[in-house]
Amino acid sequence: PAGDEDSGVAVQEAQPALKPPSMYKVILLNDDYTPMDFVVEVLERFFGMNREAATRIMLAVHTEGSAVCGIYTRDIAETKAMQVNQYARECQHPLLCEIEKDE
Ligand code: TYC
Repeated sequence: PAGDEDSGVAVQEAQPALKPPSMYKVILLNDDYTPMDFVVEVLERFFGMNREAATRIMLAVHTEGSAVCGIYTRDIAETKAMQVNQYARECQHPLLCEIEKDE
């Protein structure tokens, strides 16, 4: 705000409000049993990807062991991982999603 330049106290108090939130990677893990089509569907449904992007990430997980599906604030990342794990369990697939702080 105008005038804060004159006061060290006001500038220090403004800092926390300007700090961006910590971001978290949502990481999808490979396994030997979940069908490729199901993984593509999950990426479309929970991460808003089109078929092409979803297929690319699914194949990256399949060949590399894991891949980042998106980076979000903690609440959103936790919710996405929970939704994926819950949906996979409901459909009786071992697919797992985890989150990791983006340093
Ligand atoms: N490896 C699985 C298969 O061969 C496919 C797969 C891809 C599973 C990505 C999980 O996160 C995953 N059917």
